[in-house]
Amino acid sequence: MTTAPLSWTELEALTDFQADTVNGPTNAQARLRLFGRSESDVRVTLYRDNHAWCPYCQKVWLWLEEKQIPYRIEKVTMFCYGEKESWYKRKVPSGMLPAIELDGRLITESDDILIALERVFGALGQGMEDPTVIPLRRLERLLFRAWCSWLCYPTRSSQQEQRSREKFIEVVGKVEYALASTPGAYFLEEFGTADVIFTPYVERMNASLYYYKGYSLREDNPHLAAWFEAMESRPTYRGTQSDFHTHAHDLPPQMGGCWENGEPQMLINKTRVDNGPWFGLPDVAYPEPENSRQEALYRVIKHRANIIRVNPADDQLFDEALRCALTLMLTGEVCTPPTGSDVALRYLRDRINVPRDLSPYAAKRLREALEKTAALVGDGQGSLIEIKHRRDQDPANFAR
Ligand SMILES: N[C@@H](CCC(=O)N[C@@H](CS)C(=O)NCC(=O)O)C(=O)O
Repeated sequence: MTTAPLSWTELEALTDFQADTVNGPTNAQARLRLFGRSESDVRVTLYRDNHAWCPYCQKVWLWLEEKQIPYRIEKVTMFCYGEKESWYKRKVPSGMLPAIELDGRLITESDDILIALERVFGALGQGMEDPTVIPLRRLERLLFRAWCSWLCYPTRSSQQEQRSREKFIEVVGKVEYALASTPGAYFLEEFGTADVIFTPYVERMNASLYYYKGYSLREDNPHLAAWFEAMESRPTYRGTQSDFHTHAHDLPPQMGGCWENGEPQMLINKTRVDNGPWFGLPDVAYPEPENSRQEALYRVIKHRANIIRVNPADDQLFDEALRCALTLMLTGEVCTPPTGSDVALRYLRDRINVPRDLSPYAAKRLREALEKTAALVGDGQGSLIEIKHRRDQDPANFAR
């Protein structure tokens, strides 16, 4: 038995999801963050990328959220998915992100930004230049380089692949040791700058090594596992946190390529990240919030005109198919979409971004509903996700 798709009006009645982007929890949609203060208290503007893909932006973003500094957000296009805005190039000729304006003064380079912010607003725990933090900052760069050497260069032999893997695991050992030498789960006794510095790339390492190398950073290292868990207890981190699917496909154009090793575990992981099931992946471990389906529905309804327009399928066909998937997600009732809509549904499934569009669990719910609905009419896949660029994500196509 299959049911008819609900109308948009009927779907609207099924969500009361509301988000206070300005004063509520950390979120990727906000253009202004006040933390209960007034707009006249804003001294900082953060320039970050549209899709929340840029790791150095996440570092500054998380710091501002932790310190609850009122700030404005201006979103800028990255080279890999579109045309850099000319107003931004006038400000920062290299086009590099992040940048901030602090009392009207422009600052670039994420470390310099944090140092400048600390001077005005005070440090977050132990600060950037604290003698306990400096060696941890160096360790983070060491880990970053070992990750790049393994992931971002084609390997000529299985011995070379093995050496890169061992080198990375050796540095992870140093990270485990650093985490083990303090009583809590964080890098120092209290949460602080050092944790913020490690966050963006450790999150990306966890995702990319799982997908491209079959290696699970979070599951294989008990101190990193505890660190992830502690980070996920913070609403600030949860609001900036991405997931495996998003990173597996945002990293190649940013890093100049990510190389698969073709090993059996890697192939299993890749299939799972791309095709599901998405629940239970080691990208997020806190319990699913009760309203994740309502969140997904709310955002699809809000952006449905663009979602339907950018989809390569016929608008009417995809409109009906999309309502079928949403009907399933909210009611549990199976709804067969129009013949030929499987490709269109999977095109959207593959382009849901966390945290840009949805929180991790809302994204999993939506991907699951799109996949189950698509599977009712076929196994056609959407066009392959590009590796060299992501022009399919050009914000210019969504700004109507
Ligand atoms: N050292 C810089 C690195 C910043 C950086 O590499 N930014 C990249 C994005 S993560 C960028 O803006 N690239 C230009 C672009 O992709 O448009 C910092 O720490 O801020």
